[in-house]
Amino acid sequence: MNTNFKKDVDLGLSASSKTLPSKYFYDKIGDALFVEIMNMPEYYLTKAEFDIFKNQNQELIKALQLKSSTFFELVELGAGDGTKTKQLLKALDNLNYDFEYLPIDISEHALHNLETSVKAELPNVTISPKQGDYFNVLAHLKTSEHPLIVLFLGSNIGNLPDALAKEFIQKLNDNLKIGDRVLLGVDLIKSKDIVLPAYNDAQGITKRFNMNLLTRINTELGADFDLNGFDHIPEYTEEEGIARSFLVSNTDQTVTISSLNKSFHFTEGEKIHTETSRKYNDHILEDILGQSSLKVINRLTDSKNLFADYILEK
Ligand code: AVJ
Repeated sequence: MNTNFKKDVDLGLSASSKTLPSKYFYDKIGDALFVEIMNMPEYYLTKAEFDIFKNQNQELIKALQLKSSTFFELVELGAGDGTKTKQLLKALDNLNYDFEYLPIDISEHALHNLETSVKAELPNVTISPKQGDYFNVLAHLKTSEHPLIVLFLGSNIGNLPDALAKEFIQKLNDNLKIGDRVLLGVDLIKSKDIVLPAYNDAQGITKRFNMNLLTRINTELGADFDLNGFDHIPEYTEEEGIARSFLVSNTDQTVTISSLNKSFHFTEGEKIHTETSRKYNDHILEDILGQSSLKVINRLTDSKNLFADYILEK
């Protein structure tokens, strides 16, 4: 883990356009900051998808074309705290659907909390958490005889540049059987005055979330980043539909990373790209589905039309 981090930091900061992978946001501090982000007024994504799961769960169940008579497995990639999913579980449970919930997450800690809360709030629901990398776990599921419903929510796919999102969809497709379905949650392309504040909130939580990457490099790799030497600046245009976050050096400076035995120079105004958050429309989604055999069979949006849950079928 730490050796990958070290390698990725070295690679990213040695590139002519400096970059750091957003997956390293999520240490203990980053996890807590992301919970704060989901609760802040500007971050509409979580609220919009929760609106779909809370207020349209009957439509969602219909759109997923589930049969109450056939047992199925409900797999969730990157389940997190399961707040949205629990709304769906509750509705399925009330209608006596026969299923098992299989949340997958990298974080053992998140899975443990999720299991405890599902067991307490929904005692009839069978939950069997799986810790690990999505694809290792999916490869196991491939051997399952039962129909699969795979949830991938929260516009998590948006962190992947289009080429990698296509690869991801292709691999997911390879691990599914004919008839299996995917519930893919994506943020929709919309105007700058709604998107930018979601990545540049008034309280500065998103700034701390980004800066935490530099703190991690300082503590885990023995670097001397001066946090005051960087500003957090997100960019977005509606034409492109991609939000990008940058840490921008506000002065000419050199940073030393002792565990790499290297120094990195930053000119005034030089940027480190820290995150990509792709926004979608039907056309872009179709492009991402590409050569895979996944087809859109339904689409639900929240009442403000900010976010979409696409139902895909193999
Ligand atoms: C969890 C990847 C969906 O890109 O909107 C929130 C992460 N970054 N604020 C997103 C994030 C800054 C989030 N995703």
